[in-house]
Amino acid sequence: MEEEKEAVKQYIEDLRKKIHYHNYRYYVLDEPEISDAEYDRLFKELEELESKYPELITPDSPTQRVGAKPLTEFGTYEHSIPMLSLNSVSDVSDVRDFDERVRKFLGIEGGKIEYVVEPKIDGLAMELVYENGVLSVGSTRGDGTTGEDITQNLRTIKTIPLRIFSDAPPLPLLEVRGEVFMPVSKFKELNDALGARGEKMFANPRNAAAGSVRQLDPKVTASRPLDFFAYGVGRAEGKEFSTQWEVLNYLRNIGFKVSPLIRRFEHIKDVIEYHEEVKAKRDELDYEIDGIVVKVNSIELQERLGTISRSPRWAIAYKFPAREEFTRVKDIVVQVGRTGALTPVAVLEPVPIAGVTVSRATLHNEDELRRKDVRIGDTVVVERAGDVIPEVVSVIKSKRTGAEKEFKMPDRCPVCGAEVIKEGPIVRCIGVSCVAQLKERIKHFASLRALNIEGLGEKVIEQLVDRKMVSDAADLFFLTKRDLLKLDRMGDKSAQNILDALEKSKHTTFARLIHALGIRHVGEHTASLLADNFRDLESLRNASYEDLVSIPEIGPEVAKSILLFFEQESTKELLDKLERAGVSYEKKEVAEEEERKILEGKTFVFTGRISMPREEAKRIVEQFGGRVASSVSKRTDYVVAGEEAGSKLERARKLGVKVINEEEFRTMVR
Ligand code: D41
Repeated sequence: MEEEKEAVKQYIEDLRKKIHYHNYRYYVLDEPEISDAEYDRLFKELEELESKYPELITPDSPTQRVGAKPLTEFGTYEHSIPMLSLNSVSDVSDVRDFDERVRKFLGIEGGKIEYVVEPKIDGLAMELVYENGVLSVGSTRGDGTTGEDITQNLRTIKTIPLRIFSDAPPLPLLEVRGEVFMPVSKFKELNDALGARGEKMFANPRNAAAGSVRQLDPKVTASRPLDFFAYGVGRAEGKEFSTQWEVLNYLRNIGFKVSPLIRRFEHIKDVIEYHEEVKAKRDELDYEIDGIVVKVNSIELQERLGTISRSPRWAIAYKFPAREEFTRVKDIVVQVGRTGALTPVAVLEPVPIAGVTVSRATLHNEDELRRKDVRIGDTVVVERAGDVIPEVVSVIKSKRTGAEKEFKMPDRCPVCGAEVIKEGPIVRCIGVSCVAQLKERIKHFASLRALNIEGLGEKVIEQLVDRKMVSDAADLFFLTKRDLLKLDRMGDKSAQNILDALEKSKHTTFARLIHALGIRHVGEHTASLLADNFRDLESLRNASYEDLVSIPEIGPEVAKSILLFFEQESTKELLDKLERAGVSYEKKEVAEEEERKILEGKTFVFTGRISMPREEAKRIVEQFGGRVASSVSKRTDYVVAGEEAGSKLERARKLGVKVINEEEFRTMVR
């Protein structure tokens, strides 16, 4: 019995190692080696084993990211080495001064200084303490000396290893420092979801990360898409580093995400050049950065340079222009989206924000508008994060003159005049033939991440709808060159380009097509889930509520919305027309389903001592379509024999049944 327990323990430990590894491949490297289904299988197997042997659960098990109970308040945590702050500059001359100061201080005016440049992540500084390779405390920077103990929240972040990843024995103590942030695209999704529920939205990804990491219930934090970049260490017992570059590479090697934008330079002019390069890339990144951090690479030189009033003399933040500006709200108008939602939009006195002129900013919905109390004529702070639609962050109330006008949402659709209904915070036009909705639906259908019909821009779509040349997206495919030439400023060449693009877009992927349909609550991610779970449009159309909600991540609201979409007569028409137009898509490969059935019709008998519990073995066989029997017969396909296998093994040999060991069985089911 003891021996079996030992074997189970070893098996569980191996499973955890595997899951930690695949977790790292997926979340940190973004290069998974196995399919999601396989990963889920491993994870489920571990969960089941742990629920059977709860005494074998360890805090660093991948199943234990969320689990802790909500707190009533956070404790404090004293950093063993203070977390310094960064002096920041915005002008190039200040960066040259920094370089000069460093050289002068070191007395090497003529010599070389190597600098490491890192992007400055616009998130929240954190410290993670690892004892013998296992995460024990995670805390905020706080005032640099004392932060808050938010261990149970930081544990939920997938890119924070619960266990250091290394073949060498782990250090007895390692403190890792870095920045928690929320990817811009995820921030957008989160904000949309919060808005739809009438909850308070966040002004920018940084606030969203701050709000998420400070939740008392770790389940809420776990549901938020947070991420982590490591950039430094505090104490590291038993490890000497000679450069910052070495620190970064070490962190990357033990399983942390380190920015791919880190560089080393020998001249400050190259640092300055790189600042421009990163600045130009700023909008393409899925995380906000507010500058670069320039650090003297040599730790020895860092020590010689030391600190001055809690900031290192050896590092500086070289900021980018702010993404926030003041401007005036000239008007508030209402936009009608593709699902009929009426969005209040502030029309602004145009203002350049980090290289882009902003003249409109979203106010999201009526609740948000009231919360911020934005009025026509107000001076406001506008922020543009990543490629997200700019938004009004706050009102400068001290600038009010009394002449500002409050805005009231209309009670009819400003475009088609139909009635509006209120769904929570969202006001929606219920007009079935609202041209604003139609335009937006077609724009969405043609957009880059849907069918990607190049050259079919907003202006063209608006004219097509206004001139009643199309009454749904499928009509696009029946346009002729003669039709197109009737449009304003449309030459023969542009018309041909549009026709070519339309033709090209007819061959697409299932996920793109689903996304393009514009089903409410079905964004790109959900569309791809649906494409993975249904063979074709026909089977998606026939899916029941139960079929839909059986897909993890698809909830009742989304399922209902999909059913509603397919019930509509206009959907049927649209799909028929798309088919007639010759729109085709790659059907879902059946590989995954076949993979599951690799043991179909095969009978297994297990005998002797194997490392996994019998029920586990049975579950695996059945999952792959096979069957487990208790005795060996001519109809047995495989006998899996462990140590001390007895009569069953003998009988198998006598009957000529194939005998394999546990390892071979594992390879069969991977
Ligand atoms: O990415 C960042 N936000 C970042 C912050 C970074 N890449 N490096 C940093 N390095 C330091 C020193 C040099 C003091 C170790 C930092 C910060 N500090 C920092 N973050 C918040 C306060 C200070």
